[in-house]
Parts: sequence; C-alpha cells; structure tokens
Amino acid sequence: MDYQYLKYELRDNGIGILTISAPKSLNALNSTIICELDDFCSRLDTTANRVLILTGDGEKSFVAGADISEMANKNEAEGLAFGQKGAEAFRKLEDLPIPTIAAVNGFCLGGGCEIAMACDIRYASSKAKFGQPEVGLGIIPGFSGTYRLPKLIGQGMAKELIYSAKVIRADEALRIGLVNAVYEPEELMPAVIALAEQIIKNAPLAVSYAKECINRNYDMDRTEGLALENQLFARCFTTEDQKNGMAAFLRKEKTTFQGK
Ligand code: CO8
Repeated sequence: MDYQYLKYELRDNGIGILTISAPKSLNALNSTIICELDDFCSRLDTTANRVLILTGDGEKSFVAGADISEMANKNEAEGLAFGQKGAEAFRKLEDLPIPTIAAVNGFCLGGGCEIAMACDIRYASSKAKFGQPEVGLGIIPGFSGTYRLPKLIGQGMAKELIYSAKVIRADEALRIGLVNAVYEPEELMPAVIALAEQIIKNAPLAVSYAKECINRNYDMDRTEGLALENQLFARCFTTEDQKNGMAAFLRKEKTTFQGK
C-alpha cells in the first residue's frame, strides 16, 4: 500500500502503525488524505495486523483539522461531498474488526479530534492540544464530531467545547474522558505499544467480538444490545481459541491464541 500522505509499518508481532504525514500543514486532512485513509481501511489485512496505532508525523501535531485552504472556497454541494467522504472514511476506521489506538502527539483539532474519536482508544502526549474550533471558522464539525463527541464526553461538555471553539490541554482532555491516558512525549509511543502488546496476548476473535458489541450497541436499545452480546458470547464457543484458552487455564498453563 503506497500512499502520498500515509506511512504504514507492520511489525512482526502484528502491531501496525499508520502515520498521517503532511508536515507542511501540520497533518491537516485534505481530500487526498481522506481518500487514502478510506482505501487503507478497505484494504488492511486485519488478520496480519492485529492492533492498529494511528499517529501524526512530527513532534508538533497529530492532525490540525481538515485542510482549511482546500475548504475555503467550497460551495454547499462540495461541502456535502467532502463531509460525506470524511465521515465514511472515519466510519470504516471505526468499524475495523481490530482494536485501534490514537497516539495523539500534538495538535488534535477539528477533523483531528474527529479522527481520534473514530479510534477505539486515545492516549495523548502531555503537549497535545484538543478542540473543535470549527464555529470560529464559520462551520460546524463535519466529520461526525457532533455525533461522537457527546457520546464520548457527554452532551454538556461537548456543547461547551463545540460552541466555544476553545482549545484544551491534555490534562483537561483526560479529566473529561476525551483521552484515556497522558504521557510525556517520549513516553507516549512506548506506552501505546505496551497497550497494543497487552491486547495482542488475548484471543483475537474475542477482542473483535467485544469491539463489535460495543460499537453496535452505540445505536441499539437495551434489548437489542443485550441480545447482540448474548449472540456473540455464544459464538466464542465455536472458536478454537475458547477451547484452547480454557483448557490451558485448567492445566494452569498459558496458551498462544491462533485467532481461530
Ligand atoms: N488546514 C490547512 N493548513 C493548516 C491547518 C489546517 N487545518 N493547520 C495548520 N495549517 C498550516 C498553516 O497554515 C501553516 O502553513 P504555512 O506555514 O504555509 O503558513 C502551517 O500549517 C503551520 O501552522 P501555523 O504557522 O499556524 O502554526 P502555529 O504553531 O502558529 O499554530 C495551530 C498551530 C494552532 C494548530 C494553527 O495552525 C491553527 O489554528 N490551525 C487550524 C486549526 C483548526 O482550526 N482546525 C480545524 C479546521 S476545520 C475542521 O477540521 C473541520 C472538519 C470537518 C470538515 C468537514 C467539511 C465539510
């Protein structure tokens, strides 16, 4: 997979690192990056790549939003198309059947905050800054921020961030639940990798089913959500990993899961 703005490295242990790289614009998302991300998510081998880490190139920025120079002269139809393309790509990212972790190494604004929220887990550098500055530019969040932010941090906090366009520091993002953990910049990637390694020790299908339950529960009522969990819980008992994992426990041994 060869891209202009995406760098991808798959390590031997199944951890993939996807880096958004447009350093001249602090990794702002232009339409080519959105298309590349969409293509990447469609083609990713999620058997070989068991946890995906998403980060931004350089030390200053994760993603500083959608590309303002590209958006400046758009009309309504073009705004609709750009927003749809971004939302679709982010949804593909969110729906990947493997865990995704955003390693937020710097500015995480607008579309940057929105792409981080499409990941399962967010770890941040102490230097990261977060915000939805769109209304200060005469627009609203357009890559699903009005949908995901209130679900993640609650309506009151989401409305405060979106209406005020204020930029908050990593410690505040941690306090309101926008990120799971904050590390010194040099400790961020080691901490993200350590988490990925911990995830990888577990049964891949079970992790994937757990993700599917949590993601699909988003839009379900209690009856549907509990039924889905029941169905996927039962499906675990069709896997070799469940048989091997439980047999190993009973023998007081550890097993290496095969994802079958
Ligand atoms: N788009 C385009 N270029 C950008 C962006 C961006 N979002 N952010 C930074 N850049 C460029 C700057 O223009 C500058 O370019 P140049 O060197 O050619 O002048 C370069 O990156 C470096 O930036 P600064 O000189 O501004 O660096 P500072 O350290 O002074 O400031 C900031 C860093 C605070 C991050 C500042 O650049 C900034 O405020 N950037 C814009 C942040 C922003 O408002 N983001 C939200 C954009 S809107 C959005 O994301 C909507 C998503 C949904 C779209 C749906 C469409 C339908």
